[in-house]
Amino acid sequence: MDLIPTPSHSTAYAADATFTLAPGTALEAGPGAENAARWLRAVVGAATGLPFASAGTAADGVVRLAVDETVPGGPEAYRITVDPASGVRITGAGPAGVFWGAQTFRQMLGPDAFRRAPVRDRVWQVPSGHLSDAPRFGWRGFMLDVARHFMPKDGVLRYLDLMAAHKLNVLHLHLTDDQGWRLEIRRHPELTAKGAWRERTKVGLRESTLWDERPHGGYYTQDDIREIVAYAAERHITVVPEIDIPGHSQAAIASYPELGNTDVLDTGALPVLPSWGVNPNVLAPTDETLRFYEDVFTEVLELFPGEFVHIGGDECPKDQWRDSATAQTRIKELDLEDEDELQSWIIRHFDRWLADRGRRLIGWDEILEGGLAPGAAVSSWRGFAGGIAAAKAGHDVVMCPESHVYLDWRQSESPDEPVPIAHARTLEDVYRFEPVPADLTEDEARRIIGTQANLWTEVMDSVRVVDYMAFPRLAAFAEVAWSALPAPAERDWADFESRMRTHYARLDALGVEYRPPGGPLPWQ
Ligand code: TNX
Repeated sequence: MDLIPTPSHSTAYAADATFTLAPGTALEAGPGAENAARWLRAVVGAATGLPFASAGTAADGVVRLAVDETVPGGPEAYRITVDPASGVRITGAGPAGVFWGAQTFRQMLGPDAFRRAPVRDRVWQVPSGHLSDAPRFGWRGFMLDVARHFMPKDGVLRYLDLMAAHKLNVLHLHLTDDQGWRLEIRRHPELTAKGAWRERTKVGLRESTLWDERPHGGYYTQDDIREIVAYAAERHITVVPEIDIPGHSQAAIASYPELGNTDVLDTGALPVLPSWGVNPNVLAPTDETLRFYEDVFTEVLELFPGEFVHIGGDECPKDQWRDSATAQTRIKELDLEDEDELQSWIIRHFDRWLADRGRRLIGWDEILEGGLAPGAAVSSWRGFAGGIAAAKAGHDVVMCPESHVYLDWRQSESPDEPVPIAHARTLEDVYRFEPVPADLTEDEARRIIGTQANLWTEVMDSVRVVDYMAFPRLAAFAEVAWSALPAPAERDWADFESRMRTHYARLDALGVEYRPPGGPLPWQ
């Protein structure tokens, strides 16, 4: 069946005894299974042309979806039983489990089940047997940087479908950065009136590489976000918003110059940044800045119901704070040691602010510097060290080391790679990524709540390029995040590669422009 991610528990399917779906095959959903049934009828119904009547004669068997809390393995666990005569039973420990089971069922039907209309006459059969499955991690994330290059709403909805097909369940949206602010904030409209647009952008990372002479911009209205969040929820995906502070904030400063260090430079002259890298123009550590961002986060909480809110915290050069009388006075007033503690003080402020509202803060591993806010979780991106330190200190960790799961890194050493960033990270490298470092105790290891692949889009200005960089590596990542794979050296790469042959056909049917195994195509 070539399932990806591979089911973490046994399968005993007999290819010679199959259940055949037919126009009279009914679809039944028990309490809690309704949204999986809705998805199955719409998506698998469109691909197969089968009506999946809810009250069939049952002459052609039934696809039954149900929740059964006794299914072991947590709320996302599920079982599938296929009987040649009576049909298919998908049982989830909770609604999410039923939904992931429905995703597996689509894979069992073959690549044609990934199209939006039936393209050939065919018999829709699934092999009989029994399968049980449950995820290794509760946080199986994908980060899209929509700040450097905006991804229109339709593209995000499409990525939610692609994530669901791979059983990924957290979409981390990097909504703000130096180069753009992508979220409508009613109380501060200049953030998008000005901050969502930039002029003449340098696309290449080096002077010698491509210059894109086009201005660039775009943002999501609050209705767009409500739609994205609801579409994600239907697919059991949580959207984690990131508002990056106190660095990576020049788009906000360009919109509201008083947010910057006005006693160090004329922040009124700062544009939305048209180039890349670590940027010295950071937020001023004033009460006005804190109030402004409380306004922002108030609207963020209204829009995003998930537990976690990401506050960035990465790459904040402290030079301006060193030169700023305002920042230095603040350090003295608060009785802090240095600028690192000042950053930590800002993070702690928002940690408390979020906790008071029943939410939790997550930030990049720099938030460890100068003291980590209690209760905060960490996205470990600069390798594993930050995540290990955080786990040992009792903080929850999402492992996303750039060395392994930065999908903006080039896919091979070939000079033809269209996006030649950093070092080659091949499909096999991603497949052999192990999110839990061996030197953690069992208790510490439990703090690794999940793993995430991050896609930064400095040089990715269209869905075509994003597809190329994300796939096929996101499929390997999804298996690492979902399946209980053995240690990296023991992973069966040949088996994964062979299952990928079927999976490429699924991606073709979905219209994903992945990097082909043989290397880039001419357009790329
Ligand atoms: C580092 S990862 C960054 C991003 C860049 C990325 C490029 C992180 C928290 N910060 O701002 O886009 O490297 O690979």
